[in-house]
Amino acid sequence: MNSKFRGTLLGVLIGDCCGAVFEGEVLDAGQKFVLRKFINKLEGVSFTAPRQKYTDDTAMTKSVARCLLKYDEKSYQKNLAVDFVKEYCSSTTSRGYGDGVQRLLVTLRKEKFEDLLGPARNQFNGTGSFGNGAAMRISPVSLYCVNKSDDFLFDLVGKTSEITHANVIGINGAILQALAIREVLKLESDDLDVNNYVTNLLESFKKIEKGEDEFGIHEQKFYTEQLEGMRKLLNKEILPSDEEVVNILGHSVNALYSVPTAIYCFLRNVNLLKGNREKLFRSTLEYAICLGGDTDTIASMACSLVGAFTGDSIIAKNLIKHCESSEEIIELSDKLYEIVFSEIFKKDLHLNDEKMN
Ligand code: R7I
Ligand code: MG
Ligand code: MG
Repeated sequence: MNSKFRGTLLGVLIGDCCGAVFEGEVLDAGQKFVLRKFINKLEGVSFTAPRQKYTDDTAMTKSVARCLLKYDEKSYQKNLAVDFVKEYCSSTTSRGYGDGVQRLLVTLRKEKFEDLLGPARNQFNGTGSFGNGAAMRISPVSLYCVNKSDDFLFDLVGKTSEITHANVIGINGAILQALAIREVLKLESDDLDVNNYVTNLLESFKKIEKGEDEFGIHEQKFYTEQLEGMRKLLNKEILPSDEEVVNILGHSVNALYSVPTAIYCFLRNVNLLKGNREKLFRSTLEYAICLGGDTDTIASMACSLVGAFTGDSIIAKNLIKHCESSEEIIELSDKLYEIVFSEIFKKDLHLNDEKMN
């Protein structure tokens, strides 16, 4: 489990660092070749360039991990907002934050965090952001909630998301990614029944997107429909082309058109590499970036799923070494593992004590 914790956060970092170079592009055959060479170089021993920089995806993930470690339930949300702003302001390099989120962090700072959730609700003329920024940073919450109830997880995802994303699409994207990671973390073998896994996610989303509001008015089942589309793609006899995948699932900064895409990238490669798990990380990384569009975020979310599934042992050591701050990411994963499992360990001891008495 410690290795799965490391794999999850290293997946976020490496997908982000590698994908950032191609963000916003549509990759033709020539660029796909360049991509392969680029990752080969990062995996090689002779790489001497400065380490590959991470972007907002990792910066915000680090904030979430730090605050889960440091604060209790009551003070977590406010301190997370402060940490987001600190991380944003202290960065000496451009981290590629979304335009809306940048304005919001400036407002929070200017207004001294007095209204913690108001600025997010005011985003985009009052609709709130549907960007994938809440989903891209959610993996530490999955780690923290590995043994907690769904309700506990939903609540913590909400607290972590609503500081910047008030739109239901943005928040539900984070819930989907959080559930998807937690489900693979909990697997005890390296055998993943893809069909079953998608069914479980669909069942959860059918409950979340009930289909009708409290007045009985029909609501669109956004993620449920995307997950159905994903299942069809996974069950196709002929492997779908990149264009077909992008047409059905999308590859944009909209959470609805990127979170299911990231999960698809992971599951497609699980299906393809059944007897060859050592190749799963590299293969998913390359495939997610090949789809183009929001490459740092889709690769980051997809690789986080691989890491949660296999642990960090299948990630090339040099690739880890050549990404900025990988030591810090490993340290955060280990500390999260410690607090999650020391709590359980303490509970077990307590139960045993009770039995003895
Ligand atoms: O969601 P967010 O943090 O962005 C994350 C993305 C990732 O790809 C990162 O790698 C980084 O590149 O940014 O930031 P937001 O600013 O909330 O949303 C991102 C973008 O989505 C915005 O700049 C808008 O272009 C678009 N967007 C919307 N456009 C119209 N109406 C988000 N919500 C809306 C909306 O409601
Ligand atoms: Mg980014
Ligand atoms: Mg991105």
